[in-house]
Amino acid sequence: MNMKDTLRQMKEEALEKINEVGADLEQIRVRYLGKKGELTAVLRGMGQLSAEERPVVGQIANEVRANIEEALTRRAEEMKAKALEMKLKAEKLDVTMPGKAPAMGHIHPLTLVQRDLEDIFMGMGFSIVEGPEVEYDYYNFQALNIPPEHPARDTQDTFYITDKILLRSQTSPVQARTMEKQKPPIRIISPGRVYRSDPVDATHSPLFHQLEGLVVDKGITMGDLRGTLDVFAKKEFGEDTRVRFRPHHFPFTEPSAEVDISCFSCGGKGCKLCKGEGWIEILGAGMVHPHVLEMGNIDPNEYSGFAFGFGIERIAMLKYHIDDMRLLYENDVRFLKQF
Ligand code: 2U9
Repeated sequence: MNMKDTLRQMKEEALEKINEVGADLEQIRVRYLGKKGELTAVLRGMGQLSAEERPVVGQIANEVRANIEEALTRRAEEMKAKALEMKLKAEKLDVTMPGKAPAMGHIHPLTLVQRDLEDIFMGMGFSIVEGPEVEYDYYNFQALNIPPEHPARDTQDTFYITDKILLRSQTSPVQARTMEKQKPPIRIISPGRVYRSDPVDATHSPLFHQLEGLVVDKGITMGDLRGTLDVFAKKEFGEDTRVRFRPHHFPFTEPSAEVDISCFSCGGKGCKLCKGEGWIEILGAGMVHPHVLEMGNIDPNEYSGFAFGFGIERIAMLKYHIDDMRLLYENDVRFLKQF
């Protein structure tokens, strides 16, 4: 075969290979146009040609090279366009598909109850006051008529930082501090964390939450306390709820009472929730002890006041039928997402 035919055949073959499905273009380029490629080999053999033939064959060789290069470029572009087309097809966006909703957190049941209670008391004109959780023995006990050696210290045993500094066992020190710096009328609630040296079980925790209230003004009576707690009970547990006072003793109030509400589950007939009693104990309350007023620089002959306190956990557990307090602190989302 002469060189012209070799070149023509090479061109046919190369173009055919370039157009094959899945052609490896780089490999084809190297095979024909590379330094050790077939076209280069032909060019090297041109020395044997006659002087007339050489330019003719040279021109054909150039044309073949140009044809192959052009075919390679065209096919590369074609393959690129095809790949893009397939990619776009695969990535087709369906704007009618439902979106992925981000998982939303929500408010903890204790916070829900606390906010509910705050709303109820704010509606009656109370302000919210907060105070330190690390507290002086003085404000936690002494200013509340609980001197050293008083037996009430046993029932409220807490964690001591030093002899004089402790984790508050009740939120009452917030009220004691408020009396010291604010002249009556005082109408405040103090929600927050409190601490007691109790082992963990279904109804006890070394950390829990209280909400206490204090009202001090001229002419405040137990009737005001009853009226306030009546409104609270109806708003929190339903309009048919009744309130019952049982005599009790607290060092910081005199007289004192434990306060029950009529069972919101059976209406007072007796059921599992109220253990057949028809009543549920909900909080403690009383008229502020004259000593406590005096220690807050308030003259008990001029002013009187009432105070009350309850555990936020207890309200949450009753309201949501939670039978184990530990569930409120474990933060298991399967439990929490029910509220
Ligand atoms: C001042 C004066 C009086 C707050 C009160 C109670 C009664 C009470 C308990 C209920 C359940 C605490 O969480 S619990 O264990 N509280 O029974 N608390 S009167 O009396 C005060 C507070 C501050 C200056």
